[in-house]
Amino acid sequence: MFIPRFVLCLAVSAAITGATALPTTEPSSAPKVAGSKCSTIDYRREWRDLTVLQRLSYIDAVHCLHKLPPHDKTRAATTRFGEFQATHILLTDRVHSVVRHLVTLYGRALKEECVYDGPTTYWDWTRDDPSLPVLKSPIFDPVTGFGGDGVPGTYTLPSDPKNESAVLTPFPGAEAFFYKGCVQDGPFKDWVVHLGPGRMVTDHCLVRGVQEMFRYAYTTAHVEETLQSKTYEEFRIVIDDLMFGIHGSGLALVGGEMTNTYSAGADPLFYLHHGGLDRVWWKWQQADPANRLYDISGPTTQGGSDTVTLDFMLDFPALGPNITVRDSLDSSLEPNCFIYE
Ligand SMILES: *[C@@H]1O[C@H](CO)[C@@H](O)[C@H](O)[C@H]1NC(C)=O
Ligand SMILES: *[C@@H]1O[C@H](CO)[C@@H](O)[C@H](O)[C@H]1NC(C)=O
Ligand SMILES: [Cu+2]
Repeated sequence: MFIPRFVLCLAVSAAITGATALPTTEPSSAPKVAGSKCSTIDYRREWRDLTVLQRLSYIDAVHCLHKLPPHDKTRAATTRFGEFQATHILLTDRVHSVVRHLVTLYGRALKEECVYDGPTTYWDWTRDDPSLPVLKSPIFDPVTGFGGDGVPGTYTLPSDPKNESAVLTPFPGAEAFFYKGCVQDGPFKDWVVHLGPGRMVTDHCLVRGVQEMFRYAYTTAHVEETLQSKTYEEFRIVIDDLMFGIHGSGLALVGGEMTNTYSAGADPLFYLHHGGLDRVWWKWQQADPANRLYDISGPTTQGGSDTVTLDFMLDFPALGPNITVRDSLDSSLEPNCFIYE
């Protein structure tokens, strides 16, 4: 698929939680002209480089988005957070090329609609100590992270008479392998996810199924290898390779809803993983901007046979204005305005 695409002071934390939603829901920023200079730049920072207070404040803002009503009431989403997930569900069949902008819009919603004022964040998997289980990563911390694994036996997939769940079944027992169980620790243990699995609408817990075996993709050497790609065509094939690419193996590493092409956005980690992927793409672009900034290729839909063009329109139903692929490519210009640290 084509990726133009992404305990210290509890009193303070509680104060932030108490003031979750801002009184005015409309973001102050009027739409800026795509391609124009940015007035502010978001310096994106890796999760473990945020201060503990920023991490707690980020998690509070995710809860806030999950409590705010959706902007567009006609969608099945019942929350603003769900509306981002719904956009991914809607766009999966058309383009998987929207993830860079989805990560940007999500980061912006945390700041403009909730009270997060730290940097947009991402997961650099190569910083997880390879000698420890991945669940020891600060990403999965039950207090300053996103909580841990799904607990086996706590989740049963719904019956799926219309074949809408899109649960992967490449081998016998795959359902229980990927959809291991409900996350039962950390900040999202009591979450009710309304959309998913797949295109189904079922109230369920946040489902994960962490599988250590997929860490092979996250050695520094392997990420470096991805960065050695000479053309975007080569880059996208390497990063999206189903077995060895860092895109899919990260989704499978977290497991559960993250493995679902439609409902993956159920997990707040979706945005950190795609931020990490977006950063790899960004680094690849920055290594030779003259040749790489506007280098794109691939079909507009998963498995499609057309070729994307710079003028191809990406649309974000209830999230923001349409943008062209061209306008998503230079992170230093509107409507992107970010740099990875
Ligand atoms: C069910 O949907 C999946 C795609 O999610 C498709 O690959 C499969 O062929 C479908 N099965 C049937 C019986 O229609
Ligand atoms: C955004 O794009 C979608 C899909 O191409 C299109 O249906 C819609 O009319 C566009 N909206 C605007 C405001 O251009
Ligand atoms: Cu993805």
